[in-house]
Amino acid sequence: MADVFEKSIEPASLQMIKKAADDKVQVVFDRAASLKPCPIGADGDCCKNCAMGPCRVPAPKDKTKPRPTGICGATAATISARNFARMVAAGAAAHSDHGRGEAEMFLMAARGEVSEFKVKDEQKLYQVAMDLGVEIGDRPLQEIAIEVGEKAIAEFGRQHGEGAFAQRAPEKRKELWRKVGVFPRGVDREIVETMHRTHIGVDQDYRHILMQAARAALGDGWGGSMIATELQDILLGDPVPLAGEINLGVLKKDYVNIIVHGHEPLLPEVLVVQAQDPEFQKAAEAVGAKGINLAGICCTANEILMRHGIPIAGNFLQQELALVTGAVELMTVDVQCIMQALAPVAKNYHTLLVTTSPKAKIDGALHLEFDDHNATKIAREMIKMAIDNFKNRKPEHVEIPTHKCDQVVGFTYETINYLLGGMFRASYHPLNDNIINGRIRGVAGVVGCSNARVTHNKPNLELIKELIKNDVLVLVTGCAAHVAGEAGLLRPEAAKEFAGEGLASVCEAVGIPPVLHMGSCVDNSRILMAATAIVKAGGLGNDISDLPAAGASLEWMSEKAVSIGEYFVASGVSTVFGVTWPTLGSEETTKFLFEEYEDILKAKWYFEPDPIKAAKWMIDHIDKKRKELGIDKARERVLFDMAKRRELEVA
Ligand code: BF8
Repeated sequence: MADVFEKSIEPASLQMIKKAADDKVQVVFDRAASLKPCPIGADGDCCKNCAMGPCRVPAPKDKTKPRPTGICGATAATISARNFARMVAAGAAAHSDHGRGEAEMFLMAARGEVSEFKVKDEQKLYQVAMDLGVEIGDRPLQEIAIEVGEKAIAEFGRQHGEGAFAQRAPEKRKELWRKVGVFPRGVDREIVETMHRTHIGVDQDYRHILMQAARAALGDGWGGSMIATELQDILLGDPVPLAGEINLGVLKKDYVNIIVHGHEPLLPEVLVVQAQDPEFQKAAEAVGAKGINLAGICCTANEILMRHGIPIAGNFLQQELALVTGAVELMTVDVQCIMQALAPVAKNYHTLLVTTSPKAKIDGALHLEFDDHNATKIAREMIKMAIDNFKNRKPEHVEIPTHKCDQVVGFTYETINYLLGGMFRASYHPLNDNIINGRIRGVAGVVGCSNARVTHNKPNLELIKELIKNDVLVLVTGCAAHVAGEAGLLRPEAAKEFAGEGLASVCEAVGIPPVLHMGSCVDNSRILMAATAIVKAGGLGNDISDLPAAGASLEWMSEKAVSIGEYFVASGVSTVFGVTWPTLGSEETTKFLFEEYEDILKAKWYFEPDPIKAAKWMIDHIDKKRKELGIDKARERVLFDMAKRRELEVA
């Protein structure tokens, strides 16, 4: 068991890792133990962009020997910059292709071509219409929605000029982007250009490549991802704070358990509605179950939790473990972060694994394709299949951990506005005031994945706890949000239990947790909007890079996380990553990202796998920004002790 404890700190996961071993089922933690990462690839020192290679160019141990280049002469700096830029491009592509799918469905819904979706949030439609330059006037809502859909789709392929949503950024940031040449055009163009420039024999100046990486990432954060978030909010409803539950213990022994896993929320939304049909309730009872229990994994989970309170069964590293409970009748998956190993794991139990996206099939899974017009049909078919499959469950294989935790989620850029400012005078001023007076020391975004190369949930949890203890308000998304939820940090009571005095006082006054769940990974665009709102509210500088704020992803594994980190940095939020750093093989590339970016973009990257040291780096950065803003004194006043106060009074 000693070895099991290194795999995760999360008790339900530990229980299922042990059960998997007893059931002789291999899971990600076993594979990570037997397959070590290639050290040359991990450091970015391998180029496989042409068939003369792969060329491996690590620095020779004997320092007197010259460092090899690729056969074409590409230096280690060029190679690692290319690899890094391609990671950004792939991550941006994943987010943005998701966004495009949403935009296409949005347009169909606006035209009345699908019955399942229609505009739910009119207010947000008008806001987005203005940002896209769509005239509102007296036009009917449908006409506005159609033009919003058309313009949003056109944004992906914008060949020239400046991305429409990127215009939302603070003026000073936009001026900087123009000055250094990274103002993003359409994300499709930025991704294609990145792939072109990193092809053999094109861009061979690592600095020049890394500036394009910044532009492509900005095309994601302020383009593809932001379009996904905004249109989902209009179509599915803007999330508002609501209660939910998280962890493997949300699976129910006597129920037909269906898990939705992946990233695109459209089909899951329909599943949520259809699962409530009394006809299915009766059918479930007829096979001996008490009903149907829907739960989510990964970012789909975040989407349906934020809007419907559907429970989360776990994060990326818990996807196989959910099946190991032996209690899942059906798992439906679409795109991104879905392990191919789910198919063999499912075969060891009775679980039906169903792929639904035209873009993603898995050998060994059943494919029921979601084609925009058949959401209700597919959803109903899957529910029937799950109910039918209940009889195949083997009770002797079922073991569901009891661990689960309450959480309050649904903190968007808009809800923070209302919660702190009130419904009728919604504003970020109260948040800014509390940052200025020092009750809140600063704001941190802790985002991204879980990674089997580090102890599951440990780095992110220790980091978040350290930050809130030091009065840093933490915003979470993606799988990092699940870490906070599983540890009870997304309950309002966590403020009193875990936060520093200043942060706790603000959270308790408003009734919010010290860690705010802002959604899925495309919803990191909400963090950009929140940062912009803080700048615009005033008193904390003129640019996002002036704010006492920092970003982190200590358990990252996906290329999407690299794109997010890159657009955080290019937007002015200095960001620390853990686990490994993909350019460590090149001093020049790493120095450019870790130091020279700060001169150009006013923010930089940092690598620190130790959570306490990473927290210290973030807090030091926040304190430096406070000092530059001249609000470090305010913080000292809050901490003034009584003896000193008495001294002052006497004087
Ligand atoms: O997009 S945090 S493991 S699930 S990549 Fe994937 Fe990472 Fe989880 Fe959501 Ni984001």
